[in-house]
Amino acid sequence: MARHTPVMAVMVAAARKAARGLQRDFGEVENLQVSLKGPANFVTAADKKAEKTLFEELSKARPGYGFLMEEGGTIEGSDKSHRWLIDPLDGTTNFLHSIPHFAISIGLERDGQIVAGVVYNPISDELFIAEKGQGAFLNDRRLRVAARRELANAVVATGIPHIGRPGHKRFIAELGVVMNEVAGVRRMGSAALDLAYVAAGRYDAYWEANLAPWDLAAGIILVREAGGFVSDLNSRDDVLNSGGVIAGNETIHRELAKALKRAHAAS
Ligand code: 2AM
Ligand code: CA
Repeated sequence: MARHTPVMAVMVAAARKAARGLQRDFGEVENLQVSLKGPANFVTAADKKAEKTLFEELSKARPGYGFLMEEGGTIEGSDKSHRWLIDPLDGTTNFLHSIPHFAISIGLERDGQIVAGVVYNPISDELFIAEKGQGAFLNDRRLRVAARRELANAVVATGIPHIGRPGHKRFIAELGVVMNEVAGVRRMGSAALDLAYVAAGRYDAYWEANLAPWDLAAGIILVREAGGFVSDLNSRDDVLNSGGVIAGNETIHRELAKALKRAHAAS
């Protein structure tokens, strides 16, 4: 059983409370598919409502902590050493299309370092949590990254840049190399869950570019506490700032990083 600090209980309670709204709203989305504009507005409202719940719950429990949130942006706190990094609904496109693969993501930063993370899928009721030095857990089961050592046997997740966002050519070059060297590529549309799945050993590795800190913060500590490696696309530690990420066990991380480097050199 996991040993957790009190702040983890706060994070889990906030995630579960916000999840109740998302569960209700997800049930409604299907009914709205008939009107074209309806669902998008509805999802934005669900997203904002979940973020408000998280903000209220976390502010109540830890007054003074700062926030960086997908919808609300930066809110400075009086406590300069603590900050929440929050994505109330990671996988928005899935939510909009009634695909039950999305998550609430909460990361806690202390003096510039991520010390705790929660990724919660309210539909599958899978709660992924990690605290620095305490390991990573899925619903109280200890997590460990996959042990595979050959890229040729690895199932690797990624994200495709959205329309209007940079990096399309570069992504195609990356995929062109990686698809020839791995057992399978997956693209499910939630960066937070992609990282959680690496922590759980479901995916052997994951890479993506141009993400935001709230997509990544909680997932990074999940992978590291599950014994995995996380870096930016240049194999350095600058994940949150660069928005690029490679995650996996030590060997697969290194091999995937090499493959991506070859793709970048050739493109
Ligand atoms: P979202 O669902 O919260 O938008 C899909 O590849 C991943 O990219 C998801 O985690 C998605 O988060 C994220 N994403 C989508 N648009 C993005 C953007 N403009 N900037 C950063 N991340 C984005
Ligand atoms: Ca997101």
